Amino acid sequence: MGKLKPYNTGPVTARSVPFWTVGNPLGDPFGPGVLGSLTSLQVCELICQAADDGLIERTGFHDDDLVPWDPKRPEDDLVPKSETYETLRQIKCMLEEHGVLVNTATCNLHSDPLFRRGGLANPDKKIRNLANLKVARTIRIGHLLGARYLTYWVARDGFEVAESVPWKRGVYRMIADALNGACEYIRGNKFTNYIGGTIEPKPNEPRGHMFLPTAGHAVGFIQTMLNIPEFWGVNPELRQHEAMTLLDPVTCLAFLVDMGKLFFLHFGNQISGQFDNDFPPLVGPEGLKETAQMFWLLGQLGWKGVVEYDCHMLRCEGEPRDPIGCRKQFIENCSLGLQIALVLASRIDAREFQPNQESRTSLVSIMQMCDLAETGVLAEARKQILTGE
Ligand code: GLO
Ligand code: MG
Repeated sequence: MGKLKPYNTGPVTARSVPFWTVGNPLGDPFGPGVLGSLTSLQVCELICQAADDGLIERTGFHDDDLVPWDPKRPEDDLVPKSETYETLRQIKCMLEEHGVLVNTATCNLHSDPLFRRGGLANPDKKIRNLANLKVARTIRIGHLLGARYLTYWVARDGFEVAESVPWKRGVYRMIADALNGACEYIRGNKFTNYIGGTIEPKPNEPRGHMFLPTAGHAVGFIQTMLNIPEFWGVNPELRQHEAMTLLDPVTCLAFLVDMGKLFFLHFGNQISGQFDNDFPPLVGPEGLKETAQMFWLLGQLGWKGVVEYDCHMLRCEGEPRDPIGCRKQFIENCSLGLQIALVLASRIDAREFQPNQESRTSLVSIMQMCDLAETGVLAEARKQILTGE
């Protein structure tokens, strides 16, 4: 095992960059990827290099990011000498050598056309069974690599046409059965690397509506429908998933921390009210203040945990002639964005706020974040009023 590198800055214990963000070829609905695809070993190399450069400490993956999936061979990971088996062991060796821990293992139930009507809540029992087998395989892969969490992102479990959903058969029951099964599988096999499972809510995209759109839905679902609620928590994606529907990240975080359900954070930036932009942290026209407030709040509440960059570089900055260089730059930008947010958050000093002075509090907090001495700015503002300059 390589040297484990501590991060521990403010509320953030470690930074994670997942395979899917580094490997992203930057396609969108209007055009294909601008970067060539990398193999999982190439992506792994980039992640290890980033760890060596002190930019991240952890990673995360979908099963499909590491090895291809063949529904006819649901247990290929257990077959010694199979390509899957070999690739996974190479990845394990590389991560260990560079001291990169795995934050989360997540099953891709969104890419394969088989899952176009959903994964865990697919109306077709045969496809649901396939999804469950795929989740079990992902759990085993995560066990091999020492993943701390198993994540379920709602993905294609949702709908466009309400009348076509088999509500009477209980879509939430389907998801609950699958997640209860996943938890039993982990516990039954004594896969103690997992300290918990998470649900990642999202309001829409890729489906018109998703079954677990917000953190509140996820917590209610965990508490009422999952057999071992204490095993499960939430990994919200902020600011993206909340801002898509104009929800506030601070409320989301405060709610989850108070419920004891904030297990880790997906992190990036977003233009409010738009499709899932997945901009890197702080990149783009908005979100500076809210992002700093998020980390300030987590500090106030004493939360500590992992921040995972779930975003990608802008498609316009993907450089086909330098697919490795621009990906390195992407990881560095994510860690730079986080660092800026943490510095800004650490400057917010509530002792200088006056009670019942919300506007003044807001402005003082900006002056603190920007390191502007209050008296100087205020004098300047007064002078301009007096002289009319
Ligand atoms: C998409 C989600 C997605 C998940 C990932 C892990 O909007 O953020 O990237 O985080 O599949 O489950
Ligand atoms: Mg995410």
